[in-house]
This record gives sequence, structure tokens and C-alpha cells, in this order.
Amino acid sequence: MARANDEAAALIQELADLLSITGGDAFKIRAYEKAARAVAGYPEDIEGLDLAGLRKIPTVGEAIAKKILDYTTTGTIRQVEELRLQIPSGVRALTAIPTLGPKKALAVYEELGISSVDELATAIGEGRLRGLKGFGAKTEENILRGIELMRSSGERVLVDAAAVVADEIVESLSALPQVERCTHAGSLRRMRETIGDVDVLAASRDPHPIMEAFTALPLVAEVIASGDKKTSIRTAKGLQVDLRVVPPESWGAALQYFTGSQAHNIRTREMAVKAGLKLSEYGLFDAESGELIVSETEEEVYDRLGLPWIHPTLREDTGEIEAARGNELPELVTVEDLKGDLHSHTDLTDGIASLREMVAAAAARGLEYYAITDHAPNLAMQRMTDEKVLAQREEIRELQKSHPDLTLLHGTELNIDPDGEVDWDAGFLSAFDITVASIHSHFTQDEKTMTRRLVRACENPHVHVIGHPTARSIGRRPPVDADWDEVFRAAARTGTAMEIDCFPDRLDLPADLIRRAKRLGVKFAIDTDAHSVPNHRNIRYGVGTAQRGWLTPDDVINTWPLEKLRAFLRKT
Ligand code: DGT
Ligand code: CA
Ligand code: CA
Ligand code: ZN
Repeated sequence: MARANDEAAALIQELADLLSITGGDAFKIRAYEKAARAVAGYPEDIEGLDLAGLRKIPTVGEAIAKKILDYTTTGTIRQVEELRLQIPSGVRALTAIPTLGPKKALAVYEELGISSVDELATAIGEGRLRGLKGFGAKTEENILRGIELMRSSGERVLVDAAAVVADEIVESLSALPQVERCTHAGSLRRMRETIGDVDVLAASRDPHPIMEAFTALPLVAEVIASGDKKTSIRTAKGLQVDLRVVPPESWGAALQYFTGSQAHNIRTREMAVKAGLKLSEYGLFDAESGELIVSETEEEVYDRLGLPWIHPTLREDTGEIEAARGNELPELVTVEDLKGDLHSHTDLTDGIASLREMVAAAAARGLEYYAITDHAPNLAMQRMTDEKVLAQREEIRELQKSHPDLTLLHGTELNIDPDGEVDWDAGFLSAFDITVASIHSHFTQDEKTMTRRLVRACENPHVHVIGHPTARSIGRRPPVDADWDEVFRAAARTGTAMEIDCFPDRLDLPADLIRRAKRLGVKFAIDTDAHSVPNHRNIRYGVGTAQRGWLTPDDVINTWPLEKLRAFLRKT
């Protein structure tokens, strides 16, 4: 449904990028960027909307509405096509480096004739950027980091892009009469933060029509290989999907095999061998007789290996087999355990929905409490003021009356400045129900300075949650450098929660750091950081990340009843 919205948003964002290369008006560029986010987050399908309908999208005025209409009628935006022709493709190739802005890309292209990422990496190695105005050693280091990030993310996609495709396929195939079971497996079932390809598994005695229906799905752009056991396709966006069809009596073994990880499977296969069994993609067999052992569920497979069922998010061979053997697997936190969300934005700052709409979305999630945490004044571009935030508090009190089952908390997202200080004074801060404090600038401080900065934020009695603590953006901005154990010890000591931000390009804290923090006694908040109504759906990715970090409901403060949460927020 949202595909037209996503494509239009991508074109508007490209327009902003192209304009910033050609030196367009900064105000206009910002307006396009904002509109791109608004279109992507708009719950209604833009296909079929007329000019008046399009103008109802927040932040979309007459001019942008016309461009969107251009897209929905012609499939493209004419101005984008024109600008593409004006800008050398070499410059555009360079702007794909996340840490290289359009101006600098243009400079290396014009001054040095560099028009590819490889050429740029070589030029930096040879010191050829040294003479250029505005290019210091720090810039070079940043560009190299960006190139590295870009190369390491390779062809992988963010988890939400894979999940949307997988959901659509599983839904379509499940409706076929031949399909007895169907689900996704692979890294997506394990909730890895990036996905190489999507693996879908179906159980049936009649695979042929299923494969035919699969290759005929509208999202298929190319059939890579087709057979009755396995068929692979590629979507228009270049994502590969492998579909395997297995007989129903092998479902459990096949699902276990294709969920992986490979490292986990090596361990389970070894255990099978020791038990006189053979475990493969074709099923679970008696090693001696070769007889198939019916294993319709994963539980039966693990049970045969002498283990309790292991949750897919734990299957990375990082201690789960040992924990399973000792009956010490964690009871993982689930979406249903969450009673509240402690980080969200409205159109008072950079959100695109009103307070009323965001609160309605929280109520629809069945939450018991919900914090509104718009940006604080030091993030100047958000134009927050004391008056605005106090007026919002009044508005929330008023709105509370129509939501007897949902407690509204008035909070704010503070900015941790380079020294670890935050916006507003203690008096003003103490009137908020909750605060989230985040790093929004000075991302490249050295480890010692950054550690001190985060520790000071934890030590602030008015800071309750550290928002997206590493400030990374997957594939675009590396995590900040800090001595995380020291930060986590400070968080545990002061009763400051670490956030797990659910945005698929953040997932921050990442799972490995969550596990380290948990060992040091830290508590967590799984927050959507929603800037729109549909952003609430990202909760599954944050919960998946928390599960990969082995968290139980008790580790997560927003699974707690409100009274227990309030006691935690008193930070004594
Ligand atoms: P990805 O696609 O790179 O994000 O990661 P996965 O884990 O989805 O990997 P994929 O798609 O190559 O294979 C799906 C699962 O199938 C994998 O997690 C384990 C299983 N698998 C695939 N090939 C092998 C193999 O050669 N040996 C073993 N033990 N398992 C395999
Ligand atoms: Ca895969
Ligand atoms: Ca695969
Ligand atoms: Zn936020």
C-alpha cells in the first residue's frame, strides 16, 4: 500500500539532494526534506489523491503537492529528471558516501577530476586532497570512515525493508489452498539489524502451483532461479527472496535449518550426531536406519536434541546452547509486555502528526502510559521555547480528560551538549514527568571526552533515559566512541535507563551493547521515538533488538506498572 508514498518520498528527498549540489536555497531544501518524511509517514495512500488531497499531508504546500501529483500521474518528477541531467554522474556517485556532503563532492570532482568512490579513496591515500580548501586531516578521516561504512553495509537492507517484503509474500502464499504453513526464516526471523536476503518457507505436498504463484507476485522484478524445492526472485529494489517448499512432516527441521544462524546450526548438528541422529535441511533422521523422524514443529526438533525450544533471536551461538542445556534461557520481553512508550514527538517540533493524533495512536496500541517528548531549545532548528512547551503541558492536561485509560506523561528530549550538560535549569526540568537526553551534535569527540559527556548526563538527577545512546545511523553514521562499560556502570549506579530506539536505521543501543549493559545492571526503555502515527509500528524492531540482547520484561522499565516506573524516575 505505502509503495507510492515511499517512491514519491524518495524522489522528493533526491530533489533536496540535487538542489544542495547545485547550491539551491537552504530553506527550500529543508522544506523538501521535511515533506519527504511527511509523505513517507502519511498513513493514506497518495495514489489517486488530487491536489487538495495532497495538500492535507502535513508540511506539503501547493508547490510540493504539484510535484507529488506529477509523480502520481507520470511516475516521476520532472524537475528531478532535469537536475539529474545537469549534475555529472561522478558527483552523484560521490554523494553516496554518507560522510561526504554535496559541496565537498563537487569540489573534488571539479578540482581533481575525481568521479568514483575508488578514485577518491586512492586520492586520499596519496595525499592529493591536502591542498584543497576546506579539506583537513579530520575531513579525510571522516570520508574514509564513510567509504568503509558504505562498503561494509554492501548489498544488505535494513530490517524493515525486508520485513515489509516478507510479510507481503507470506500473506499472499498463505492464502493458497496448497499451502499448509508459511513463514519467514533466516536472518529476518532472527531479527538481525540488516538482512542479506529474505528466506521464506512453506509446507506443502504440492509445491509447483506455489512456485508459480510466487513468481507471478506483483513485487517480483526478476526470477533468478526456479524449481519445485527452491525458487529465488529479486524485487524491483534489488532484494532477493528465496522460497523453499518442504513436506509438512519436515517442517520443524526445515524451519530450524533455514532460520540459522549457521553458527547455531553447526552446534545443533553436532548435538544431533551425538544423539545418533542426522539433522539437515531435509529433516531429522535416525543416523543408522536413515528413517525420517517426523518433526512438524521446532519444539520437537529441539526436544530430540535434549533442549528446550530456543527463541530465534538468540540463535547466534553466543551462549544460548549452554543456557538451554542449563535451563537458564531468559524469558524474553515481547511487544505485548510493553505498557508504555517513553519517547515521541509531535508537530510542535519535528514530528508530522498533532499531539491529538499521536495520543490516539498510543491508545490504539493499548498502552497504559505515553510520554510526549518534543525537542528542547538547544536544538535550534526545532525552535522550541519555554512558552511553547508550557502551552503543550496545558494541552496535554486537557487531552488527558478524554483518555481515562491512558496516562499521558509530559516529557522532553534534551540535548546532551559537548560537556554533558543539558537544556534548561533544574527548576524547569523538575516540572517534567520524564526526560530523555540524547546526543544530537559533536559526534566525533574522542573516547575520553565522549565517555565523560555521557557519564555526566547519567549523573544529572533530571535525566531519566539516555536516548539512542551511540547516535549511530546504520550505514550512514558510525556509533560515537565511548568506554561503554564505564557509561553503563554510571547508568546502573544513578538509575538512568538506556534507550533502545526502534527506528530501523538506529536500533540503538545495538544488541551486543545491550547485553553488556544488562550484565552491569542497567535498565532499558524500548521506545519508538515516533515522529508520525505509522512510526509506532517500528516497535517490533526495537523489541527484536532487545531480545537479541537477552532482555526480560523486568529489564525494561516501560513494561513496569506506572507506579513502579514513577519510583524509578525519582532517581533516588
Ligand atoms: P543473510 O541472508 O545474510 O542476512 O543471513 P541468513 O542467516 O538469512 O543466511 P542465508 O540466507 O544465507 O541462509 C539462511 C539460513 O539457512 C542460514 O541462517 C542457515 C541456513 N544455511 C544456509 N546455508 C547453510 C550452510 O551452508 N550450512 C549451514 N549449516 N546452514 C546453512
Ligand atoms: Ca537470508
Ligand atoms: Ca537465503
Ligand atoms: Zn527523539
